[in-house]
Amino acid sequence: MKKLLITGFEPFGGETVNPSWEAVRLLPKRIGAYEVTRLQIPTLFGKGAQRVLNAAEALHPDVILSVGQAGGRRGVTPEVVGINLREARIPDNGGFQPVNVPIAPDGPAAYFATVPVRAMVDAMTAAGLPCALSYSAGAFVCNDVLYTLLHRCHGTAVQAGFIHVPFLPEQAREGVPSMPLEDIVRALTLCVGALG
Ligand code: PCA
Repeated sequence: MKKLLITGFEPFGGETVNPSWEAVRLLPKRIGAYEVTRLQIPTLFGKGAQRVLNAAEALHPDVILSVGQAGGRRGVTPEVVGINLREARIPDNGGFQPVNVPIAPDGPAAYFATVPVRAMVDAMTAAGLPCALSYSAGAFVCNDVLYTLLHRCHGTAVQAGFIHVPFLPEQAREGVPSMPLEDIVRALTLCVGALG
């Protein structure tokens, strides 16, 4: 069996739930060829990514997928790229609010995700689930995790990627899009199924 490490975040920004963890924790322990290890990580610059790396050091996964909330998005969005920038509109859960600082001072400006993002979108589209490629994971903690994983996995056989998911219906104020939890779970399951 191949090994997948998949993470979801703690709630942040005044929310009481985070759909990323609510969905990740419901994923089955096996999807296709993958044994699935689920992990909740804190919404903290640096420490969130470090938690994933620590778990990966123990598990030796073939693939690391991180999942996060992108309130306001309509569909499930695999991220194409992570950028070497921390720029926060709100503080993280530790009160840290960096502006215009690099994640890795010696690192490149950006990395492309190494998971098959287009195959993920094709699988979700075929199932009729709202989805799209995203070309920006922002510059908050989700991008921090994506960039750090890609930086650390660069030159290794470990694939890494990030998927943003919409609000749950109970989080979305009127006019704001959301997605039922079971659809997010189905979408993530299809994304894992699209891995090589
Ligand atoms: N979403 C945030 C960080 C944690 C999460 O679930 C983001 O998009 O950066």
